[in-house]
Amino acid sequence: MPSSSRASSSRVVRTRAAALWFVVAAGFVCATTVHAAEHTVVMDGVKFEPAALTVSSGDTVVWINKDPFPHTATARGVFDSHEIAAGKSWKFTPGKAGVYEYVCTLHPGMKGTLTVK
Ligand SMILES: [Cu+2]
Repeated sequence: MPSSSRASSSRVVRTRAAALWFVVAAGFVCATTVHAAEHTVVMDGVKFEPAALTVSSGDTVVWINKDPFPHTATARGVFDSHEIAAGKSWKFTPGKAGVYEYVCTLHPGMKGTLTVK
């Protein structure tokens, strides 16, 4: 009898611990979703799409090159992807608020603006 009662009380403890973990994990997922979004800029047809993007500080921006030749996303002194090969991508997480004009150094007419709030 004492052994079965011990087993049942340890099951309650395990269940409570599992419930607590669920709450902590759900809160973490929610926090990362709300505060650190991921944004995508597609490089296609020698254009950035969207050409103007606004993100929050701490968000991640991913440039994906869908053209069959390399591009860069370069805001001098702020960020520089260097050459992103065809089919590849590059990520940047801006920390400082500002309006950053950037270009592809290989195609100077290819321009974008990243606004960080
Ligand atoms: Cu380019």
